[in-house]
Amino acid sequence: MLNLTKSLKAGAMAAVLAVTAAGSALAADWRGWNIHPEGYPNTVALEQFAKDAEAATEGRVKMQVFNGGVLGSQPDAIEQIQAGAIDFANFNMGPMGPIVPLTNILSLPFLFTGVDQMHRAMDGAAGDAFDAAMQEKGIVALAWYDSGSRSLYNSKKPITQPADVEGMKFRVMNNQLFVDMIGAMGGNGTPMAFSEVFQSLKTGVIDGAENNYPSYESTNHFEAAKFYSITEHLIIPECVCVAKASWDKLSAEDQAAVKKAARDSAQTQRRLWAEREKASRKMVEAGGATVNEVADKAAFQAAMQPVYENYLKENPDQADFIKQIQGM
Ligand code: BDP
Repeated sequence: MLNLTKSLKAGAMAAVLAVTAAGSALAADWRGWNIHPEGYPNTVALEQFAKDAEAATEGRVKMQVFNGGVLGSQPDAIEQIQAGAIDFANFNMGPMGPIVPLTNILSLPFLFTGVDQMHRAMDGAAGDAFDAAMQEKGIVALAWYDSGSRSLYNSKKPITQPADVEGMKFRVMNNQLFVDMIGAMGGNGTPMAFSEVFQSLKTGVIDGAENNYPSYESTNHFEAAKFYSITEHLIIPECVCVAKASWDKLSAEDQAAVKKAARDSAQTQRRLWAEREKASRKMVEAGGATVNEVADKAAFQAAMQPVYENYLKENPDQADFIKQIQGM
């Protein structure tokens, strides 16, 4: 009798445990990679995405964003998301090229005439094509964030013409195209992790780097390299991405909810981005940076001709798509 009660109780307990286990197995714990610090537009937006997606899926997806690059550099994180070790991320599309060749297009200097054109392309057919190419490599792009335009900065002198770059060493993001880009101006492009740039500028390992105002400011690079020259040579979008392995585990309804949350977060990011760009410019100038306009931008564009020619020679199949994007 006693034994029977005991085993009934044990049975009931086992059933409860089984239900709980099944319940928690349904809730996915997603880890998110983010290179930026607290308060940065991308960070605020990515945190909004995490919160909204969790609410919209009624907790079936629980998301945590790890800020400040604590989960590693972007090239490493791209590999981790492919392996499903990281579930979501905000990636700059520059270092995506080595993994997803079609996305190299976005790293061609002066591809877009401005941010509006970039939005038209990425929010439309071009964005879908990049997403499809990324999905083949295990990464799903849900939405596109702004990254403004990138300009050259260095510790030596204002840059006003391509020849000023000659002999100088510039840190670039991980992509051969950026090495070629600096090389086409007679400089030396060195791929390096974002986190190492400040120290390398300070110690003179590199003379300069290139980035938008918000990153130039948030990293304090402006303290180590005070000449910021508005070349605006790259306008590269950033993605909100999810590991395909994690994505495929969601129901169609939850996928739709997570995608909506990502797109909503992009609206927030773009709004905050526009504000931060202006604020950051003021902050770096107040902090001692010297910002110079580049009167003859066409000279920089012309210097990039060999980069394009070489790229098209190696990727003739992309020529039509590039033209299409430029016409968007
Ligand atoms: C910033 C991007 C970030 C890149 C960084 C870099 O937002 O994703 O990692 O530039 O230069 O503007 O590495």
